[in-house]
Amino acid sequence: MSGKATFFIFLCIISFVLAQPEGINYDEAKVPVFELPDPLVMLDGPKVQDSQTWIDKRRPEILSLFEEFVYGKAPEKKIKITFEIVESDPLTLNGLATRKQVRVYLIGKKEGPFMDVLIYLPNKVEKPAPLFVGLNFYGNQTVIDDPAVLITKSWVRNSDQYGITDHQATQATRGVSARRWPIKTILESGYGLATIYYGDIDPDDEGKFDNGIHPYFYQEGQTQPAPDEWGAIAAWAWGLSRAMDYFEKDEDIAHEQVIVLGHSRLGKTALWAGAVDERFAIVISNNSGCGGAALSRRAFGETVKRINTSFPHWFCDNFNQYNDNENACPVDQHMLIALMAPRPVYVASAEEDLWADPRGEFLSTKYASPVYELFGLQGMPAQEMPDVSQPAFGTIGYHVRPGKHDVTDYDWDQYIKFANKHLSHTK
Ligand code: GTR
Repeated sequence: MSGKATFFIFLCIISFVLAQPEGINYDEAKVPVFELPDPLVMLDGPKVQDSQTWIDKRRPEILSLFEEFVYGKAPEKKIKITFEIVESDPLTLNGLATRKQVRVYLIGKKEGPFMDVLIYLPNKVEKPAPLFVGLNFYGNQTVIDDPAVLITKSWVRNSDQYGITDHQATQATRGVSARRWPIKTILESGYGLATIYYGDIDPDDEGKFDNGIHPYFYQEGQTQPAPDEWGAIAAWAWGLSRAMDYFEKDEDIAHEQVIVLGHSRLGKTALWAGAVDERFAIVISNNSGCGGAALSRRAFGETVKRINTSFPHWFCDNFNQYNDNENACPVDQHMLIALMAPRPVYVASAEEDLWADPRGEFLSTKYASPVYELFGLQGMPAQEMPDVSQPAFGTIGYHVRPGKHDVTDYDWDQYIKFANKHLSHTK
């Protein structure tokens, strides 16, 4: 290697080290010694021996611990949503798909808040069709360059990359994230795709709960969620459940074959949605990291303290108790994965995405497996972390692919294979 090249690599390493926030560990040797709570041991001591006890006692116990201490409780009030098909085309994408845009009124009233669900269904398969559903970061118009797609009017995060400066999405954002949504491949594989802009449910603006869905559920005089009430992730997950309410009413959608997925903060959201709402048949986490699939106790890459500091609105206030104090938390993220049992769940990591702790994501799948075994199912088949590009498919699936924090065609190829393996639809 030339002297110049060596110097360049040296500079890269130095700038990587300097760019790391203080107190962030990327050294496996420095991962603290920790003990994980056993998903099968109940709070009052006995060990769960059978799937019925898991369903009746331990699962509700773990779910309410996550509600109380991590994501916050969403309102219990049952909402009877109303909806309106605002646009549809039975022959779009050269006849490959039917497009529908459905406005879901989140509190059941036209004067109330709404989210727009963009749906493409495959024309080549017999309906009802199975469906992937996921939230998106900058509006439905970003997932495909299709002039018919409505541009969100909700608050969006500013972005230099997309030229968004006043929190409003523009025409120029059409199709900007299409690379992450291989719609044709999904349709040709016999699946539909539905997506919703997460800011239609709750804008991702730091620390504010005076907009979005939260205020509609406040008690009189309340101005923000109580310490054990829903943060933004729980609100986004609640929105996914409202989309599911709609899917149940659409005869073209196989609502018992809906796969919820998400990337990064929206991967955390997909996991939480799958945990609280068992109507989702399969759950997929793409690079969800801290507060998603990664074990918090490893404190590798992003930590509980760091995420609560950078994004104080994502989790409930009670989660702050575990800043630099992960061992005190009654749950860890392997128990979130276990809440999917016996449904299939898939966790995907990226090799260079150390911030999200790929090993910690794998270990969650491994330590959730005893719960699947109660149902006579194999959870994660791999005992050791699989090599890069060597997916492991049990009822729990996992892969780590080369590259950065992102959603790639490789990721989608695995999700489609995993869904094909577990859903008994004919294509
Ligand atoms: C990062 C955050 C991650 C992840 C990501 C994203 O800044 O630290 O936890 O959620 O954002 O959602 O893009």
